[in-house]
Amino acid sequence: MLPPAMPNANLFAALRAAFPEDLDACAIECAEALPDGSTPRYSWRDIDRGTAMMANLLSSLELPKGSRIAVQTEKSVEALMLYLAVLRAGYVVLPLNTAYQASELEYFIANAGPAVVVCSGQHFGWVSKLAFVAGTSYVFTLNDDRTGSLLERAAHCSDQHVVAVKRADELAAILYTSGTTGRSKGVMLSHGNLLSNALTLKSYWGWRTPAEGGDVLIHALPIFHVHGLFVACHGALLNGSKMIWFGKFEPQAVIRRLPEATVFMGVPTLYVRMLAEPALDREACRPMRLFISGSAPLLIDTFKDWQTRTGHTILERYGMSETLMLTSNPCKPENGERVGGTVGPALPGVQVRIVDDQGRACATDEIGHIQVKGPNVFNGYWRMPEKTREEFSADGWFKTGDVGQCDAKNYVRIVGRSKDLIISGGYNVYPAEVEGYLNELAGVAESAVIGVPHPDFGEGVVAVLVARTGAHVDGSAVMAQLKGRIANFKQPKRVFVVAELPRNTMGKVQKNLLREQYKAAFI
Ligand code: MLC
Ligand code: AMP
Repeated sequence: MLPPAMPNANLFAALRAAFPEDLDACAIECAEALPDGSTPRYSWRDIDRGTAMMANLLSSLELPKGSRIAVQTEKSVEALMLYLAVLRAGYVVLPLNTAYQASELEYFIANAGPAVVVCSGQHFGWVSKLAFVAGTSYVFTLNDDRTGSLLERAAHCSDQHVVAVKRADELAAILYTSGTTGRSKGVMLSHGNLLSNALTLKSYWGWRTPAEGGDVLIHALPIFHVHGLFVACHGALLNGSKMIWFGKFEPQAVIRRLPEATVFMGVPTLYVRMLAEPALDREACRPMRLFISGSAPLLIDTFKDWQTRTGHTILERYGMSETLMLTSNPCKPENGERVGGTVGPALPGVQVRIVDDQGRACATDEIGHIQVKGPNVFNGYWRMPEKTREEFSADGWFKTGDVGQCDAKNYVRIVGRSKDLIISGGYNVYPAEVEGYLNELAGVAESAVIGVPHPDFGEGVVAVLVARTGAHVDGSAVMAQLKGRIANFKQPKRVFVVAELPRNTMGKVQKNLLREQYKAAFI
């Protein structure tokens, strides 16, 4: 819950207020060396000054109120500072997955109409072309080696900046999420959504402030999604906790740094990859306090193997872009035990209900649709009031599209999804979108994209194609044609060509039959 009567509900103001008294203490330590061999460390003062300079640069552009700042850059501390600077200056941040290709980016930029786009230098040519055509006023570059026009320009700006005043319901970020049908939707998140969720997690996960002995977070996730940007960064910043910062997840390197840390957050693939390393043992994890998993189902085998190997019980939680974090297994013993295969009870202040197809409440353990309410639930989809209405029940609950059950202790178990979604390595892949690309390829009559078990990514993307009469379609040629057209994590890792797709009496493709038929494609 938000503290009452906050004079400025700007999320940055709350994060800044939580910086430790000693501004020269280390806030972020980079785990990997820059090309010049240095491994930078950033003090809290560096973060304060750096965000002030970038915020002043943005303010100097005299952008209209509510302007969107789209960012597609490699992970770096400067990219995190840019995010914070956008909040600080009172604009709206639009983080974009670095895997997105031109056709994907073109849509996001046209839809969101950002006033500023920040991209990496190597993509400036095509990104700036797209952006200027869509009416963007400024395109800056930012590279992961601390170069680029954004930093060059910000270097001339003052390092003093007064945080813009925002109301809790004002927009802070837009995250694009695809849909079962149609194009991606921009999820509008307010300062109040983000701060209320961060405050809830700070208390529920028992973050220890520096005065209480301090937590140290290993940050190894991308910073363009809810998990790495909001849950992980807000958690550490709101607590004045140091982060050990990885530009890219590398299991051996992360394991080597575990003895210096107390908190780790990852998607299940990260846990699977660390378990494959012999160096992972109890000794490596001794000072660790908390391992958190989310964004995709954590297999019970991974949960148990982790317990055996490290002596730690992973805390699994559940959330989504539209709602931020919803449920969590307990952190503190007084709140209950962590139960593998469940995502725990609703977080304090969040309401979760399970309903049947008619919207009636399900009984304990009965499977139904998961719906939610709370200060964490988003403001709606950007310029899509119709879509927004469709995703809420008549009595104001958000329909998650996940299917689950709730036990007598109110622990939620997610058993499936009513939305046609594949989650691969923590990234969402919407089959309809991939099918759209496949159906455009020469010789393809129709396609069905499914997710099947994958030992590393949890689910792997498989395409089943039907060739046009007389055409020859080759699976590997199809895969090659998709490279560079859609993000790599959406590309099918296996392609099967069949005579026809199985359909029910209504003519709908029976994806359950395909999932059964190809369930061993990666095993
Ligand atoms: C990379 N590849 C993937 C992939 N990631 N394919 C499918 N699914 C993925 N997730 C591709 C690569 O492009 C490459 O293709 C090949 O697979 C092998 O690459 P890799 O080197 O093994 O991949 P890597 O770079 O190590 O990345 C894997 C990963 C990464 C798991 C570290 O995907 C990742 O950081 N995932 C985390 C996603 C995340 O943060 N999700 C949170 C969403 S928020 P090729 O063809 O080039 O060989 C959310 C809400 C919530 O959901 O509740 O948190
Ligand atoms: P996104 O749209 O990227 O925010 O993804 C949100 C979706 O990820 C949710 O609707 C769930 O389907 C899934 N998800 C997140 N956390 C978990 C979890 N712990 N277990 C299973 N699915 C999860």
